[in-house]
Amino acid sequence: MLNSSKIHSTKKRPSNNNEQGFSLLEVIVAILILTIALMGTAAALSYALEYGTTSRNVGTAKLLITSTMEEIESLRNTRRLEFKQIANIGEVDNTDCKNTFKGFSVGFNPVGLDPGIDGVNGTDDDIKEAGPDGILGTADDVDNTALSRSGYLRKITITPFLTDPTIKKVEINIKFFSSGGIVSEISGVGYLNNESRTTG
Ligand SMILES: [Ca+2]
Repeated sequence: MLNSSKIHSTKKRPSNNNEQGFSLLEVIVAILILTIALMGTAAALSYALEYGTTSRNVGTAKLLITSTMEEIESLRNTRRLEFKQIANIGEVDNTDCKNTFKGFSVGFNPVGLDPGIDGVNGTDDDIKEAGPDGILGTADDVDNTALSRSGYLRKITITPFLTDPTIKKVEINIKFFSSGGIVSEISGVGYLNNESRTTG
């Protein structure tokens, strides 16, 4: 009689739904949702990194443009170069000038980390190093791109105004890598007159 009562009591115990756990299907669905959520986060992070890199490279390219413009203006202001000498290779007028300037390089070129022997950035000697003779500035000098800013190319174009010989147009183009390794280009244009001024 006593045993029978115990069995009866066990059978009547109410089930507890909280102890049933998750089914395999529920676990799979949960993992899928988590995976999709993480994929979204990864995509957002990837975009943020790409955008950040592009933004930084655009900023550097703009700085290169303004610093090149300012250097050219400074060359004129300090009379290190006469106005008629500020030109690309082949168009420089060195007549009666205290020094001889070969001119700014033509086309896109690596951006040198220092101005080289002539002390002017944007010329052909910027990334030169001594060749076999061990002497910098001789005919056997060779280009060393390690002496340039990686990822940037610069073009300096100086055009005289045919209608006004006292003004020159200075255009600076910079090529750089933007998102996805795509090469982008931005440019800046300034106008230089022949009035040398003392700055600062
Ligand atoms: Ca130079």
